[in-house]
Amino acid sequence: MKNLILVALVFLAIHPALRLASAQDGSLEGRVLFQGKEERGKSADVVVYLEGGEAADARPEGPVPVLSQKDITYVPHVLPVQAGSEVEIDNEDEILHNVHAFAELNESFNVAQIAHMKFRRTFYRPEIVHVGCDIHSQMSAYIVVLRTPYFTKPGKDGRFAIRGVPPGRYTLRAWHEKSGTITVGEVEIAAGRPGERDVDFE
Ligand SMILES: [Cu+2]
Repeated sequence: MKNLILVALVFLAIHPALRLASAQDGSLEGRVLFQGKEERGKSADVVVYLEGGEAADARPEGPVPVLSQKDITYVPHVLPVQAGSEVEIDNEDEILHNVHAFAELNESFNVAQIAHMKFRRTFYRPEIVHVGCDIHSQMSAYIVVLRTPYFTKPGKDGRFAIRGVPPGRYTLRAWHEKSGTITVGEVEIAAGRPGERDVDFE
């Protein structure tokens, strides 16, 4: 029996993907700034994420992320997902859209989508995939495919919190469509108390 427990413990230790979120998990909080200033609204289209640590071993879980088309607009404009995730693309409008995804490392696609149609695609590799509509040129979205499950989008006030992060050392990065990807620096995530670090697109 003792041996069995030991085997189970070793198994869990070497399979971080199987570990459950626990009170021991840490978090990182901060503000997104542009040249040192808050920019309401703009920061809501930023993706903040942690790479390294146990991130590479974690697998996508939870509900399927959705990119919707509503009132001739993509909702959300920026959709972060972990590599390996399936993404559902919905048309909530009463009109035809044509979803055109421009990928380099993932499969590009070009799908005519009638009213209320849904379809799914899987994004296996980290990259920024731009999505547009061939019928409505003003429609624009980004699927931000990340290696890590530890990501978030800030609120309109620019504040963000990445929760459920296993303690360890990570690289904090962020992306915005105008600035591209920036590396903020190394952060140490500890169990229990939240870490703090601001993200500044200088
Ligand atoms: Cu359209």
